[in-house]
Amino acid sequence: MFEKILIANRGEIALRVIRACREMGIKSVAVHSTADADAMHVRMADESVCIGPAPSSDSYLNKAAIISACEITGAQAVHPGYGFLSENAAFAQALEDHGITFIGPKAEHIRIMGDKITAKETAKDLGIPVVPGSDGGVPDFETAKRVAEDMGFPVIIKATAGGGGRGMKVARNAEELEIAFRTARSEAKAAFGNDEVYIEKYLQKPRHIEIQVFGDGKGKGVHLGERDCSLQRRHQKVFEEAPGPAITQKMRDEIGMVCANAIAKLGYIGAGTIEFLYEDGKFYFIEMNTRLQVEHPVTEFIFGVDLVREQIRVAAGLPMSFGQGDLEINGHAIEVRINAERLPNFAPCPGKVRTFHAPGGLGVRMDSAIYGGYSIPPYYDSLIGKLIVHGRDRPEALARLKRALSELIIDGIDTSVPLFHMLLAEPDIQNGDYNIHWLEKWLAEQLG
Ligand code: MV4
Repeated sequence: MFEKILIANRGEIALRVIRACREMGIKSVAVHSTADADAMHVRMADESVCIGPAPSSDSYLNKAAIISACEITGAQAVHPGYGFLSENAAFAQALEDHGITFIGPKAEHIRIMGDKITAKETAKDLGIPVVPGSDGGVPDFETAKRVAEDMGFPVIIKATAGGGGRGMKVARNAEELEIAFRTARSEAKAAFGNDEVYIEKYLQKPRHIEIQVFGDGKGKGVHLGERDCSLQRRHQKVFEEAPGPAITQKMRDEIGMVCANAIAKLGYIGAGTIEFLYEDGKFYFIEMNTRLQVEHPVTEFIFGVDLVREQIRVAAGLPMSFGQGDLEINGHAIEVRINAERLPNFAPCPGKVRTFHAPGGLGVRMDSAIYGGYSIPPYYDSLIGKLIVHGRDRPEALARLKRALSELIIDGIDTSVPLFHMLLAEPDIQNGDYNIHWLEKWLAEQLG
């Protein structure tokens, strides 16, 4: 096992990884920008290294500075958290070249899943159901037109270098297609330096259902059920839950086994998420994320496993501490993401936190790196905490969430907390009756 791990991240996820290290008897190294000298992850780690100035491009994304920090401190492995360098194949490769373990999948698997056409092709070859669409890239408008007319409108044009909603255009008929195709290409070129696009049938009212998978890199693969992450605003998740209110045990077993077998066959190592759109009882692969996700705690709550501990174990060459047969769902979990932002436009509002009081009690987990007196710097993501609750069933989890939100105090800055009090009063939320468009539609009605 590693004696020392460097965490190439900040905020709540850095604390999450430090906690797993401490429970495993592993020393932790925090890295930070000059803007984060007072950050909680720096205080909580066993040691820390300043890796550059405030902009993340010069610090948390600075591969050379992070590798130097490993060499200075003697860290044998790096946990990248989410965001930043977590899905950067060149970083995983560079660490390996320096004899440092990247706590995550092989560079090759990161690369495959980072290119959305290759990811979809790989998924299809592994027996995962995909959205009907073009066979790979669509080189010109004539091909786009033929594909769309064969398949039927509406269609969606996506950038192969995109993902997470960036670089997509919907076309409802042949007239719209020409503009959509050309705009998608030029936007993809400008945003990613790669103008390759592909076409899919546009699903009109799906849910976003993602399957948590885990591999040991030696041919073992398991799944840990699904999360319903349909409640999103501008492709940012706001509220996530597990199990999915629309998913039966039979459907879970079926799609779960397909995913677990795919992970085994790939020889995938560590945590991954296979994203699907779910409509009319069918799953359609869209993307795979080769990292630990923000919303992983809902899965941890219902399965009683520590996903970060398992990531560290398999990266060190140890076996996973559970198999598929050990995994059984217990109850229901919900996460809400708390952002430093002001309604109605969700404008980021960094500033000084006067008071912070985290809720507690049975089935409550608050993952946050803020504290009373802390100044939230303006340079990074506006996520300042995650409140996760667990109950014996969905109604209990909802009641517990409402109770925990009423205990939470964050004074001095505006946050997204008021939104959750409003959301919990909605019958559709209470009934689990929502899809990927529900939240934006509701927000438009609420906020005008
Ligand atoms: C789609 C789709 C409908 N049909 N693909 C957006 C994020 C990216 N991961 C995939 N996305 C979508 N792909 C087809 N064929 C609708 C979306 C989509 C969406 C998906 C998940 C959650 C929220 C969303 C909001 C708008 C559009």
